[in-house]
Amino acid sequence: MQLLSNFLKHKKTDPELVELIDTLMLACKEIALQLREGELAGVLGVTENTNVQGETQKKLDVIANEVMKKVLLDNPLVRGVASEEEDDPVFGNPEGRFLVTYDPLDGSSNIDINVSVGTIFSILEVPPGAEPSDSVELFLQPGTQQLAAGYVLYGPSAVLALTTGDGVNMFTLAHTGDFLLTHEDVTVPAETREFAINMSNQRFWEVGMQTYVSDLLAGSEGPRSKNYNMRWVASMVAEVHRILTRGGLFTYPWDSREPNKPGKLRLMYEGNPMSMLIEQAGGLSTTCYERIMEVQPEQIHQRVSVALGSREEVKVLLAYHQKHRTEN
Ligand code: P6P
Repeated sequence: MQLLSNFLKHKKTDPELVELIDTLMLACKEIALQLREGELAGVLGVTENTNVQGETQKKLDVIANEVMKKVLLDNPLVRGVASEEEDDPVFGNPEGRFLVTYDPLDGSSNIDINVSVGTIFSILEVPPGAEPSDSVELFLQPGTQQLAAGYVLYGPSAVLALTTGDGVNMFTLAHTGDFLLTHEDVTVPAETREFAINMSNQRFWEVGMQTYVSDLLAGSEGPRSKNYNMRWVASMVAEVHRILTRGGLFTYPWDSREPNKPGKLRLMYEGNPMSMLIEQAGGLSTTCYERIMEVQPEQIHQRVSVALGSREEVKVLLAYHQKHRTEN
């Protein structure tokens, strides 16, 4: 079994990027330990705080965020970090080369019911010729600029899915504390019979999404001429891991509950890193209309509508949306 850092060195990955990824894994190992302890460590349950997203923070949201922030900013390679749990970016070494955005504990509504959660991260570089001042503008780069992206899924086993722009590989956390290569050159099957969406929002979707999902539910008798299965874990990391492992489609579309927001998920530390992984594994990742990684960010906590996964199925979803957009 190959160690993560040796695998990256064999791939001739930029040594400073290897160092940063190792630093990220230090934080994720600490988070994995806290999760494993759960009730025994008194880390379950909620705090009295609400984050910038308007969500009640779980104790482990705060713990995971503090671990990520401390470990990353302690590395002089890091210029700054932007977190789902922080109102504004936090800056470190002014000479640092890298910017890291992250969701420290995605799916945290699942913590108290002991269902899989994960840490999602995206690595950008300080743009050449950038102003020396610390500014959120440094982070506002489209997903195509990402140097690397990944997640650690804290499930029955802790698994890192990582891309540095040369495919997707997965590493499992061993009892020794090492991440060992367990899946090389992961690819998403082009076709699928499995979709993931929160059906309770159906009455709020656009016509294109309502029609598309209704046709999936019609099965072999309907326009799609095949029967589908449905999943909904309410943890994006778990949904994307399933898709990288066996294909599928995951979508959290715009809905009329908050018509001025494009969607629930966040572009900089959910949409973009997951899109890089899915595209590097041969899938598609869209807003239901365009490639997520080409969206130009305007704000650090900007939302985005997401439809990603098996490329042929995502193309069908795009066609439904194009047709109904044209009709409107
Ligand atoms: P809902 C978790 O809070 C998250 O950001 C994603 O991980 C997940 O896919 C989605 O929200 C779940 O949202 O509305 O089904 O609870």
